[in-house]
Amino acid sequence: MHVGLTTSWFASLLVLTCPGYCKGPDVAPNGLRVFAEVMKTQVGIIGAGPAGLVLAQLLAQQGVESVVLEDRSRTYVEARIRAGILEQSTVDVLTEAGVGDRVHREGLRHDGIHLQWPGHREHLDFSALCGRSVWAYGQTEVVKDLINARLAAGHPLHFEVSDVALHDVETNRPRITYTDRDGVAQTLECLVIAGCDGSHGPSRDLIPSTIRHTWERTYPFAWLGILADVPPSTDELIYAWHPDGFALHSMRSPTVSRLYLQVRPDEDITSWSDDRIWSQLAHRLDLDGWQLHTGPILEKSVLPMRSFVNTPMRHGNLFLAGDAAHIVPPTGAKGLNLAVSDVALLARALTDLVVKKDGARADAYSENALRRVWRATHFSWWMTSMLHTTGDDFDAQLQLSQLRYVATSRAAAASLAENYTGMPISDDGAGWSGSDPDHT
Ligand code: RFL
Ligand code: PHB
Repeated sequence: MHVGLTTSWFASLLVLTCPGYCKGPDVAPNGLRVFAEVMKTQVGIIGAGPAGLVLAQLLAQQGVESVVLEDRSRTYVEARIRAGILEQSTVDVLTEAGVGDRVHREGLRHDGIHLQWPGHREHLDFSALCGRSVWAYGQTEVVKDLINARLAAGHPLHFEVSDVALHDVETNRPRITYTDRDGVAQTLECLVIAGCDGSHGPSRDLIPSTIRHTWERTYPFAWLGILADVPPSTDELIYAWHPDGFALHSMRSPTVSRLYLQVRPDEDITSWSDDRIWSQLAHRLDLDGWQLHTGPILEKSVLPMRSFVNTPMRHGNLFLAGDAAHIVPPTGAKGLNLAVSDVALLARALTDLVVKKDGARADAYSENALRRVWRATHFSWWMTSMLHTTGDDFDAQLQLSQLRYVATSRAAAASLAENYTGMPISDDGAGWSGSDPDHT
């Protein structure tokens, strides 16, 4: 749908005919140049990944208008294979946003995980340890559900835009300029801009270097991930430490498995035949009496691993959410969940700001979101450090000791369970029980 056809009071379409204002390419029959359309919306959202789409959905529920701009095609965005585990809070947000039907119908509820090291496979029962669960449901499916809901409601979502640039984010009339799919230059005037454009998008760079702070850790390994047309060989995910490197058995459905192998960061994927992948997976996941089922590999890729946090997550009327502000290594299954929790907080903040003209939540957004971000950053780093081999024997002994501790201490297991199933999303950063030491 074209944004200029939006029917509400706020969206308006101005076709300007004043020379020199905008650089629209069209020439009308009377010879006057028709300049680029200037559109208005309340929230301009850059990126149709989970962060941008969930934000748009939550805002629409509150009657707040937004326009979503995405540089890729709908087909590409819907097929991009990434995360697969949803925290309970994420499922709750999707449900409240009116897009939870399919995850409840088709998602696989998991009440725990298996932790493995040679000769051992120990089950952690999340329900018993912390009373919470997670869902195996692919990011591709989350994105499809959100796109369907937005298009069915007739709200603007533009794919295949290019040249996206942000302007005047420090003023109360920030703008986004871009070229639409038909090659027409467009300007979108907003009250606020949400930068949900992932780790390579342009939004983050609008935060001046004088106030911007970043933290980064790159890891000396990567994951080789496969999607396979074979029923999972396990009821719940297996996280396996092995002297030859970490392996993970995950799943997408009762008939499709997702598995990962620790590899070198510069790994050449062409040296990994399907047979080599399956035999390494069988070797690293090996356990007496258990068998790995193999099948056709539908997709394979190498994923780099890094931790990255950018602060602040707000500058003027620009708000960052999801991978635009932070990246975690996938071992804790947190990337997608953090994107959703950011925008759950942001949707409330922007609704207050735009509808009630109350900026308190918007002012607190960066600090509140960052509490969860740092918790997930620590947990993802900790899981990564415990499970990936470094080639150092001392490290290996510490890792094995930690694994035995988690598997035998209820307190240690409960800590993993609490973090894995996710910190509750709260505006005041209260944490699991209001006992966050930073929270007074
Ligand atoms: P996304 O999903 O990257 O969405 C950002 C969107 O912005 C668009 N975009 C632009 N649009 C307009 N103009 C521009 N200039 C733009 N630049 C970018 C992009 O095309 C995209 O559609 O970020 P979001 O919404 O914050 O969601 C975050 C999650 O996608 C991410 O945290 C997780 O998927 C991370 N992640 C994984 N997490 C897991 O928990 N488990 C995994 O197995 C897992 N695998 C992955 C991953 C991330 C990957 N990336 C980003 C390299 C595998 C990969 C390959
Ligand atoms: C996945 O299914 O893709 C997945 C599951 C758990 C992780 C990472 C990725 O920790």
